[in-house]
Amino acid sequence: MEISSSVIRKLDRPVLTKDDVPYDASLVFNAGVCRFDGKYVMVFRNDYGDFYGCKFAGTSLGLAFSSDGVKWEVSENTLTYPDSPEIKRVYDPRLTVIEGEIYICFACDTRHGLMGGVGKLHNFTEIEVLSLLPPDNRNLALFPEKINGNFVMLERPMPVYSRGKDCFDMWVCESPDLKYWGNHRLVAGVEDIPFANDKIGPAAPPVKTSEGWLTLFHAVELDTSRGKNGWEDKWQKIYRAGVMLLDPENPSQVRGIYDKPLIVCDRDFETENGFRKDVIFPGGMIAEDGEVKIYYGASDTVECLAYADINDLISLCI
Ligand code: BMA
Repeated sequence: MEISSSVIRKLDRPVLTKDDVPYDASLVFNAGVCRFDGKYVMVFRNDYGDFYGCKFAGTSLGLAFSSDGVKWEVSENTLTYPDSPEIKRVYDPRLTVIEGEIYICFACDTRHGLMGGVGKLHNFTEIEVLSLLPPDNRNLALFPEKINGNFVMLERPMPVYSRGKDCFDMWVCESPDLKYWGNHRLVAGVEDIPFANDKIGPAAPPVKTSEGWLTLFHAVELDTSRGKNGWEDKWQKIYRAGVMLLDPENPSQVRGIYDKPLIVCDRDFETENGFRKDVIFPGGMIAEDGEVKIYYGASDTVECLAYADINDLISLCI
C-alpha cells in the first residue's frame, strides 16, 4: 500500500467528525484553520441531509474552537453570507489572519459557474464578501501578509477548452485591496507534479519560513480503471497532498517541489465508510515551534490532523 512521507506524523483518529456536530451533519471535512486571539479557529464544510442515498440537502459552513488544536468544540451557529439567488452553495473554506482580521477564501457554486470568493469573517458569524473571481476558478488561499505592498493569493482557474481535457494548474495573483485582483501568474502546472495527471490546486494558506513560502497543494490522479471507491457508483480520482517552496519575494517562482506525495490515505479511519475514498484535501496549516499542524479532509467524510517539522518539509522541497 502507498504510504505518506516518513516526515508526516498523523493523529491516530479524525480530529472532527459528524458526531461532534450539534446539528444535522453528514460529511464534515475540508476545513480551514487559523490561530486567533490565543485560540485555534476552524471553519469546516458540512454536507448534510440524506447521505445514504447520496442526496445531500445542502452544505453549511460550521465553526469550531480549540485551545490545543486537537480537541474541538463546535459552535451552535453556522456562518452566514449574503443571500442571493445566484449563489447555490459555499464550501471548502481556508482561513488566513492578516493584520488582526480573519479572512476566508471559499469555493462558491453559482447559477453561472464556479467562483472563488474572498471574504472577511465578522464576529465568528457572518462573512462579508469582498470579491468573487469570475468563473470557473476556485481553491483560493491567501498569504498571511502583503508582499511588495499587495495582498497575494493562490488560485486555481479551470480552463475548459484550451487543453482538451481537465488539466488545471496552480496560479497566483495580487490585489491592493482584496477586491480587485490582477497580475495573474502561473506557479506550477499539472505536468510539474509526477503524481498528478488531472489537476492540482492550492491547499492550505502558505506558511512563511526562512527559505520561502511553504505551500501545500492537492494533486489529482485520474485512473479510469478504477470503479466504485466509496458511496458513489464510480469514483476514479485519487487526491494526494504535495508540498512546494515558493520564493519569499516573488511567489510565482517555485524554489522546489517535493517530487513524491506528502500525505496519502493510508489509515483505516481516513478511508473506511468514506464518501469518496482516497481523497486527502488539506485546508489548514499552522506553524508553531518549528512544527506545522496540517488539517486535511479525508475521503470527503472526516477532518484529520497531521504534524511535521518545518525543516523536514523544507528539506523535501530543496
Ligand atoms: C473537488 C472539491 C473538493 C472535494 C474533491 C474530492 O473537486 O469538490 O471539495 O474534496 O473534489 O471530491
